[in-house]
Amino acid sequence: MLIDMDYFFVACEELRRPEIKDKPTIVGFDPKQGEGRGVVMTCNYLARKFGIRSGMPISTAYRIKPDAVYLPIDYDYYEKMSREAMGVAKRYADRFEQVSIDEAYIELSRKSIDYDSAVEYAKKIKESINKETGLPCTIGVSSNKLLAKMACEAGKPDGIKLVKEEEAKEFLKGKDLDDLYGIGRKTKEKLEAMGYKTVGDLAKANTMELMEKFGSYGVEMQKSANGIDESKVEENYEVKSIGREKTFERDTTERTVALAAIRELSNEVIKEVQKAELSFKVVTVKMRYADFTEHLKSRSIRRSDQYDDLASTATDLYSKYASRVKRIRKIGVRVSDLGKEKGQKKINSFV
Ligand code: TTP
Ligand code: MG
Repeated sequence: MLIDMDYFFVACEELRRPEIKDKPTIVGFDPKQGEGRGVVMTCNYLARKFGIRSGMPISTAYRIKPDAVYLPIDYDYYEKMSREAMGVAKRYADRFEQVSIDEAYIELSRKSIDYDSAVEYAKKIKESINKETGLPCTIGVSSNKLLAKMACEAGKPDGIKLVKEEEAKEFLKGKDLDDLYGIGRKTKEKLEAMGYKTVGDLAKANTMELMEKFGSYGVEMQKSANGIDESKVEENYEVKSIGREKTFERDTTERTVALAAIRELSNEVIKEVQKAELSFKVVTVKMRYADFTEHLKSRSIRRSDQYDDLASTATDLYSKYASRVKRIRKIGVRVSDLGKEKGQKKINSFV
């Protein structure tokens, strides 16, 4: 599935300014009575009816519709809303790849076995996002990323669109060349000069000729035109580290209390590491004392995702570096240098 939020920046603005909901609205640079430079970032569908589009000079939009609502860009707010919406979508995914502020691929490998249940699932995701964030979105459902993306475009706005693998050629064939993901204006012009007008023409084109003109990109394009795409949903690793902290009810100098906390925190951190199917190479222990001074100590180890490796390293760091005299207020355990590779299994390290 490809999920893409509808008229995203403006939809976010509508949430906090309900009064603009039925007005043509544009988020972008200041139009300054038509003298402004810069572009339209996005606009709602009401504004699109007048021909206003993302990327258009803001002065052009102003010429078309001076009485539209013009709002400045507030990235921090859109990013916050994006995190919320993506957080909901992610819960439903077996694999999740966010590709822009308002767009993500969701792979359902185990959870759905046929198109009907995939569509039911898409409905659930769409409803949850709408209920939890108030934002509308469109979901394209298909057998690969390319088709899901094209389906989503076709389903906009506020839709769910299924394209079955066996319907792909029919679905694609009448489309403009530059509607095909990966083909821009220049390539389109070259293809037109070769006599190809639609995606269907490209699908049936002479492959040798495409190769001569475009090299391996030509072959890729033709695959796309036939609805073939083998690329995988790549999980994002935006998490840079995973950590937990604990503040003691009473500041303590007791080693046993501190070590118990380290074990507890290590356990929580490992659970999260394993849930995300990650491994780590660096362990950091943080000690904050009653006088508010702070000690951070890190050590690199062999890549691992195991509790024992984390807890023993953290314990060691504490034992070596913690102050014997100052009372500790807070302790933290953190892992970083995260990766997807599994830690070396113990047994292999003997081979
Ligand atoms: P899009 O998903 O392309 O557009 P959209 O969400 O506004 O509209 P829809 O999906 O319903 O067609 O882009 C997402 C957001 O990214 C958009 O709200 C504004 C921003 N954006 C840019 O910052 N630069 C751009 O060039 C484009 C096209 C969008
Ligand atoms: Mg969008």
